[in-house]
Amino acid sequence: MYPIWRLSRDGRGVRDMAGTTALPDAAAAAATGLVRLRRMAAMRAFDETCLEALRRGAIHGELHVGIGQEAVGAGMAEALRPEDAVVSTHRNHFHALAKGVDARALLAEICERATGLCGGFGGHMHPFDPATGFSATGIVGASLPVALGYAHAFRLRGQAAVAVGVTGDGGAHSGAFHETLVIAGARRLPLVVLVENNGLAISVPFDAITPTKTVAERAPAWGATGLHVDGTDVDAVAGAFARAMEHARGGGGPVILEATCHRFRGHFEGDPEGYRSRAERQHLRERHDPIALCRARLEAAGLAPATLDAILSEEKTRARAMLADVLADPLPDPSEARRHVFTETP
Ligand SMILES: Cc1ncc(C[n+]2csc(CCOP(=O)(O)OP(=O)(O)O)c2C)c(N)n1
Repeated sequence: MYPIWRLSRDGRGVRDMAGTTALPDAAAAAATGLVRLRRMAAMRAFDETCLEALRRGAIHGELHVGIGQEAVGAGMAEALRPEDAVVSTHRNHFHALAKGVDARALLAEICERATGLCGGFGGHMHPFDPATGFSATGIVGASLPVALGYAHAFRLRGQAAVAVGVTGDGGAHSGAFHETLVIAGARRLPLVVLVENNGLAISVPFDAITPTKTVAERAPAWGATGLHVDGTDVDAVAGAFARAMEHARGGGGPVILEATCHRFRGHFEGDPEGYRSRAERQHLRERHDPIALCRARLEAAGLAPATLDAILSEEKTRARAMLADVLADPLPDPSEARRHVFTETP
């Protein structure tokens, strides 16, 4: 249908095969949509692979997947630059992939392999990648002061980089959220606080503990800019995230970008989810699936269903192959267990 444009093989970008610069808008939109669909498909396949790794006993401890929240991760990918920093939470896989963390090294880390991003020391909640400027913490709210530190350092060094601190709605009620924004607002630091609002902090509903309808509307209290977006719509997230990054990068001060979304699975794998019914979960999957929404939009724009199905199945196949490969990797040497815990200086 769009003969001069094709997805690049890794799905990360779009190449102009004929060297033509001008494109009809519809074709450009479709090409962008395909990239976003592939990103989301890759993210979901990644987390489904983590579930499989857990079933096979390759992951010990809690696992928090982001299935249902792909539009937030995929939407943020486009506006991030290599020099930017992202500090994420316990539910971090999609943000890591968005920042460009190598998927295989991340999966190996989650599967506690010596070949992992941190040699298997960090595990699923604490991946750290200085090469791409990505890190995460399992301590709720604690991602934000770390991101603030990055933003402060960027300012001191005169770098035009932005720090993104990710939090859930639960973390947005922590003291660290307020403390971070007080300083970021007062100093107009280049910080974007991404609130991934899936409506639940484990079992606590957002509206039961929040006097305002959104987190974003509280932004003026800190001299920040607030943006609220439908976090199941990848195009809307991409647009809002680009605006937020541009604002912070241009010296406009901190932004609270809130994306309302839904997590389809329990808080962690094994969560009995006594706080919501099976019908409620079913409804979310049927009506608020960001991948289905994006796919339907592309189909309505004239893209062939077979093309869209191929993207989804290719990403599943790729992720399965990656897991098989990772599980053949060695586990860390037990004699190394105390490395990075105690100083090696006598
Ligand atoms: C300081 C701290 N308190 C409590 C916990 C336990 N805990 C882990 S996740 C979580 C809820 C987080 O909810 P939210 O921020 O909305 O993120 P979501 O899990 O919905 O992505 C809590 C209370 C923790 N990890 N750290």
